[in-house]
Amino acid sequence: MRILGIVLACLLLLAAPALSEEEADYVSDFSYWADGWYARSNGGASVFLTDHGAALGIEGRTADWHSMGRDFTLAEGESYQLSVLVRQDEADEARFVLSVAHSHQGQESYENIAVATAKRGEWTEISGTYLAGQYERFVLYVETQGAATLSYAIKDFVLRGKTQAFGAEDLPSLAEAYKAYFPFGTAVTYMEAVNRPRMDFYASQFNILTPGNELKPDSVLNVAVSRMLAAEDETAVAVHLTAAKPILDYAQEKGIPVHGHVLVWHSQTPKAFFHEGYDPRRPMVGREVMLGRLEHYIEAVFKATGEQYPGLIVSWDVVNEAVEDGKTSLRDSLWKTVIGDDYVERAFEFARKHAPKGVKLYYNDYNTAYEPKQTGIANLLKKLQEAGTVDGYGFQMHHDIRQPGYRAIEKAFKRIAALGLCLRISELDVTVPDPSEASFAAQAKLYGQVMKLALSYADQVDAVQVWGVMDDLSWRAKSFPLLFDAWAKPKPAFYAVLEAVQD
Ligand code: 9MR
Repeated sequence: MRILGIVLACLLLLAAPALSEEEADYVSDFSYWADGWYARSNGGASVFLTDHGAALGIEGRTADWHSMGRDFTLAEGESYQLSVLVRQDEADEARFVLSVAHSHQGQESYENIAVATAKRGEWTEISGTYLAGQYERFVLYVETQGAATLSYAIKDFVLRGKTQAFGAEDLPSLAEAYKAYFPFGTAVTYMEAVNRPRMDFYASQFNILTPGNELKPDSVLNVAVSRMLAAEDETAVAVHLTAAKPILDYAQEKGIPVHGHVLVWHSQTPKAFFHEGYDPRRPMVGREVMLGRLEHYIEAVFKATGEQYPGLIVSWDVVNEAVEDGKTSLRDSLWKTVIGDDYVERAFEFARKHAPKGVKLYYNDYNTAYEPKQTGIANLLKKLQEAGTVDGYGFQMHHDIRQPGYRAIEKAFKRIAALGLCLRISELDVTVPDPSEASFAAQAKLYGQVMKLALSYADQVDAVQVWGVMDDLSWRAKSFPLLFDAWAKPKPAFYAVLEAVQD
């Protein structure tokens, strides 16, 4: 403990003086979506603007590490000078630590950069130097020591050193390259959308966006309000677009169309949706009530998005992943349990009835290249086509360089294309077993082949979308599946996608 004290004291002595804003590479300005700052917590803590928007506060903490943090793209081996002012009004004095959480191949670890003691009501500076190690992701944050529930605020966060700019200025644009054929898009999440430089980089490469999580039922269904409404009418449904707002606002401002994902899914859907009074402790509702909720949910989502973002969402995944792996039948899901096997058809019926004119309705699934699932998907699509309720099929295409192999992908694509529906590649990514040159070359080859395939069906293809931009933020970050590395540097796969359209 004493040694730690001495080390920390040395750190304080060595601490850099306050940085002047003119020379800084980053100065906090919380006016746009808190400038990418968010609450690091496992629930409970939240950040808010204070001091007339000049400072960012945090409350609802239950652990010292619960803190305000922000992602920074730092360069390995570079030295950074940091300073921030912190203030608390709840204790005579409190200890604060400026820390970094960094991740390498998905493994997170931590370092303390500098500490300071803040007296009640006094803006107190914490400053120090950080030498960036070999990590793909860095989150800088201000936490406490021995003050787990304290509320506090920060302002004037300044970072000096070489930050990585997003994307080289002369980088060719994929959206531009594919413009004559179809939009080229990406999934984007809330965390990415609140970082404007990052979004501007995405907007230079992609011309259709899909919220990766924020339009799923667990983000959109307003359980608390639905519960209140259920006292009068068990089929009533309330929704909100809070999680998707930064993404949809940005897309609207820049005029970038959005593909909606997803109305009906077995996953990321609150259990309460299926229970009487929206209360998971009570019995499940019956088929008729659930059909009412299904229709009202779909209607409410179209109404909310249509009113708040008219014309922005051009297509929707109505149902996602309904067919079981290794089977032709539907997978188990609460939708199937409560409504029955026709829940998919009914969802499409309701979507057709309530969708704004011109909005295309998609069925979306993965592992299309594998039989017998491929047959299950084709059968389901035919049924929906006969009913006139589906417009297109989305091939997710979460692949790996070792399987399923290009031939199987091509065969599946041809088979589904023959049904005559609109098509999209909705969630493209290709994992590699290791970050070697050979693996990245194989990854580039598969990306190129898939893009050529899409180009050969350009009349039928509505869009190709990758499932994320930079490897470090991918849902499969450990397997480097995307077009850009963690430093926004284009990988061989990026150039393969570009060359596929230039040949
Ligand atoms: O990218 C999404 C990831 O952030 C979530 O943790 C995950 C949870 O289910 O969902 C991911 O997106 C999925 C998409 O909605 C449907 N197809 C598979 C995608 C990857 O899991």
